Amino acid sequence: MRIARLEVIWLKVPLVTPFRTSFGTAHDKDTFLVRLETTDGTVGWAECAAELDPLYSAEWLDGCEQVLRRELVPRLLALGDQLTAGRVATALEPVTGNYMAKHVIETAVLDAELKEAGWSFGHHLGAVKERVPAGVSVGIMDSIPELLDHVERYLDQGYLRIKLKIEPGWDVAAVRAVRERFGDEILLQVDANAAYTLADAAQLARLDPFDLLLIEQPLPTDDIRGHARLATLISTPVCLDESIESARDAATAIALDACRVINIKPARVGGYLEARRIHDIAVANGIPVWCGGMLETGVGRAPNVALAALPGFVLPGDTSASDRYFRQDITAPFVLDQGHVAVPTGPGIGVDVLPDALAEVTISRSDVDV
Ligand code: OSB
Ligand code: MG
Repeated sequence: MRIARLEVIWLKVPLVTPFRTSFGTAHDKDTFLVRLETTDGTVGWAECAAELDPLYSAEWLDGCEQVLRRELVPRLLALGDQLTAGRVATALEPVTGNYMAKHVIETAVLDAELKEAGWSFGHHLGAVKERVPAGVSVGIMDSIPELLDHVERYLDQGYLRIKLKIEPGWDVAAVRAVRERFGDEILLQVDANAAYTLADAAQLARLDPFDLLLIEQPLPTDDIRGHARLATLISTPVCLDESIESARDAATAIALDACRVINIKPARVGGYLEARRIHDIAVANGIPVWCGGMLETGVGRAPNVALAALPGFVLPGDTSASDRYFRQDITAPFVLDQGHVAVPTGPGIGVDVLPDALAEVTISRSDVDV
């Protein structure tokens, strides 16, 4: 394919409830979409998962746009009509890091390519399910009663797994309150977003009695050795999110016993093709995986749900329904049906951007030189 036009569309979509993590509070979903038009007139869409500030990871939205314009797009244009999704990663390899920027452009290319072929993301990636079990990620709250209200509402809606965001000062008491109120049967896990250090091992061991599915990213991103050590000091399985930015990282973490579970976020690892490689490495090593999220609109959610239908995704993902995030999404909403979300079957990402809904939340649109 050959790129005829490339647009960056900045959005601000209000969240139904503020989302607080150990690194900050979001009131809106800020993002930009990439709209890629091929010379055949096919349109590919993708959503950048970076946030406004470099707090979750080193990437941030303005940085992603800059590196896209200055470094990534020129390298793809150099491929001329030889551009395919499978060639993107190799063409972009000289640019180090910048996984979320690489993810958004590779995904737009892949969407256009699959639309031209009439194949869905699920079909292309190897989905084996028509619907995937959905969990929900519950932010840090001002009080335990407020937390219990939110968890109760999500359980009533049918979510099959609860993930509590934790940080020092909001961990054991929150988990204990949820277990006491909702019992030992619910699937429960926690996510620290790197808020602890190995010196907190004794505090984290106090979570052991609560039979959690896993603890996600307790320690800093670059502390693989610390996670391996922590895993010997606590009984809750350690899951890595931020630390895994590539298939090589996954192989290293598994070899060093730094994780027993992996959260796969395609954006964090540079795209769906690398995400599938991580899935394959995990399966070969007997490591369960699940699909994480970055509060995506329908454009980013659709291909995540397709990935979550691969056979190694044996735990419910953070692939919640659209109304957990937004009153009005920019695509037809993903809905929860008996705790599951349906895998899109249409060509490419399988969802259409609704022009009026998009216009409502658009901050700016500008072309990238092609
Ligand atoms: O660590 O998984 C995370 C959201 C933004 C940044 C990081 C994370 C999250 C979530 C939300 O936990 C998952 C979702 O529902 O999309
Ligand atoms: Mg996480």
